[in-house]
Amino acid sequence: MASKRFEESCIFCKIVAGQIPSKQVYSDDDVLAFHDVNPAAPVHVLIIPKEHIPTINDLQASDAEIMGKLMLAARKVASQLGLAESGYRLILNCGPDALQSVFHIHMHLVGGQKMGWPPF
Ligand code: IU
Repeated sequence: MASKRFEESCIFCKIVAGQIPSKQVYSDDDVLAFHDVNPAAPVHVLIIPKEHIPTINDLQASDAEIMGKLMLAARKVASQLGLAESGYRLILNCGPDALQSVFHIHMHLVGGQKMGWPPF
């Protein structure tokens, strides 16, 4: 079996490897979720694949399962943190216009407050 994609210079790969600490809220074989260090909402969790995939633009057909797993992890985290009823938002930033700053795919789960729409 091929080894998991890992990028030595990637801060989120280092978090997955335990080289940098994080406040974990969920972990399984493929997915890690941890509190954002600079929360933009009362609850702000990042849900990431344990494999290094830089952006949504880099996804291959074979990544469909891991992207589905991110969504299922989001559901678990939202339930665990008491947001299932009140609601929450899932955000995936891709590229400069979306202000993506960490190039390892991450889904923001934000909640704990009433939000506005549109988000820009
Ligand atoms: P963005 O979608 O790439 O803009 O979001 C990156 C997020 O990663 C942002 O909310 C940061 O606060 C967060 N983050 C983090 O939680 N821990 C880190 O070590 C770094 C960034 I670097």
